[in-house]
Amino acid sequence: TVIVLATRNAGKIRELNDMLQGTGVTVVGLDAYPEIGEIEETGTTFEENALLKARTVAELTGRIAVADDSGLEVDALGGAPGVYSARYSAEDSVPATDARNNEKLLAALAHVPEAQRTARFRSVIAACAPDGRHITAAGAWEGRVATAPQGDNGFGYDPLFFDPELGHTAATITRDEKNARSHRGKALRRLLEMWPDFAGG
Ligand code: ITT
Ligand code: NA
Repeated sequence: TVIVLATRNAGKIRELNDMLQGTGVTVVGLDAYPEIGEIEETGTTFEENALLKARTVAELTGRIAVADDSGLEVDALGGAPGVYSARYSAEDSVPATDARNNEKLLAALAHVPEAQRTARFRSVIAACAPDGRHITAAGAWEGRVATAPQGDNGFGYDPLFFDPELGHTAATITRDEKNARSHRGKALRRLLEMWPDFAGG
């Protein structure tokens, strides 16, 4: 089966491509469809936004599309930035960047002690067929927000996401190690369990 990976986030593309190696699924990126522009994420949940992205790309390409919607939920911030994680530091005419998102998060938690810096990454991955049939799967990764960035690997909030079991941030481990424990890895493995029923028949 050929699927379209419905994301323009390079970090997600690398992780999902790695995990789909050897599954029999052939991945085409959105690069193959330059006519597909930004898809406005109007949903209020990861699931709604993942389905929105997958459905839009499936309709426009006539292929099965797979989309991830994900983000970081910080307890001391009432679950923010959550579904707004990518846009957290955006202002009127200034787009958000990973660096500015991380700075803003550190500033928001400046006076919050370690024990209250609990957080989790969440991912929902949706697969949608051109006829509208779809499946979704979710995964979470528990940790806390570090007080300073650590590591150069990964993307997004990885330098600030401290995994207490590892004793390090997500930006210090290899992509394989991250995929083995991440929200996205868990979601994709759950999705692949449903895959034969979804794409096979
Ligand atoms: P697409 O919609 O094109 O997939 P996006 O970056 O806009 O790309 P999201 O709306 O799902 O994707 O936003 C997810 C944001 O949450 C992402 O930009 C990161 O800042 C953060 N995030 C999600 N998963 C992460 C991970 O594994 N490591 C670090 N940050 C992550
Ligand atoms: Na989103």
